[in-house]
Amino acid sequence: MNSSVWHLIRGLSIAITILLLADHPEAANNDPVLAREELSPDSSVTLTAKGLSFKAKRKETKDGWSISISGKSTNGPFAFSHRFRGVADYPDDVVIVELDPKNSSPEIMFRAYTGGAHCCSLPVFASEDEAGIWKISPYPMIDGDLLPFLEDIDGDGAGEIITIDQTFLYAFDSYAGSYSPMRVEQLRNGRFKDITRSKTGRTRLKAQLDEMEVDADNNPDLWRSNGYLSAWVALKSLLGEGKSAWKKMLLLYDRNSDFGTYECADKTLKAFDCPSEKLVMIPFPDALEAHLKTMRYWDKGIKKPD
Ligand SMILES: [Ca+2]
Repeated sequence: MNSSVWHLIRGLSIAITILLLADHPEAANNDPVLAREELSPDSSVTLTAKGLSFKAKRKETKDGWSISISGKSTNGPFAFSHRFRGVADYPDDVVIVELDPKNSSPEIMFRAYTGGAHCCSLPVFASEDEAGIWKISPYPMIDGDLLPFLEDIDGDGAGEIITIDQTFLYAFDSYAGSYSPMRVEQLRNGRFKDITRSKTGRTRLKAQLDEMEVDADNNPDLWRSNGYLSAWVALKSLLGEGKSAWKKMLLLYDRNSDFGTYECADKTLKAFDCPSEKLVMIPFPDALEAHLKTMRYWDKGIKKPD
């Protein structure tokens, strides 16, 4: 299969939100990626940028593939390797990207893809500490194949890692109908720091909200989709506009949707153990309220009297 074909197949699985992300107009100007190469099975690529130069070599294994990276930074020579298990043999990117401004070297990201109907990207970040030791930081598996986006949101010269809050996928709608609020993180000393609720994160959430509203202007049916409304209310809530969003959602939500959270009429049983005839769907507003509270989106102003 040639590369454009597999990319198309993988691309089909991406939720609408992710397509919206790709259209973000500022992304190109704030690209922290310094070098990018596609690494194919059983081959190697060389990348160089900002005092860092290395060769990445990929070898197929019985259950996936492994990558060996060796090269030179301003601290001297280095080498490390990483093995992906249970992944498909697609080509994928290796990049040099500035993510952590506190060390002397830019960072490295490489990725594998699991294959399957709509799954999953396995990004791995590598960063050098002060002693010249490279730390490998595997990122949790991400649904879809385009993520993460690497974007310098606040213009400080180091990129943020943008993914989605995957708890919204399938929660209130089909996969294709699901929208998800973004998650914004930074890499510091090899650790991921969630900054979604910081000023930088909120700047990006505001942009996502604007993009989503343009999408609904073009396709007004979205205002009656619980998948769309769940992410829209979540974003509005994080931005302190939850009260008006909640009222609009109550007027518009789809009362006939089969997608949602179920509970057992027999309260002694969990939904998982419940006979199907006793499963009842929790009304969308109640399920959404619970989800927004659990995931820390809930705006306390939503239920205050006017
Ligand atoms: Ca750095």
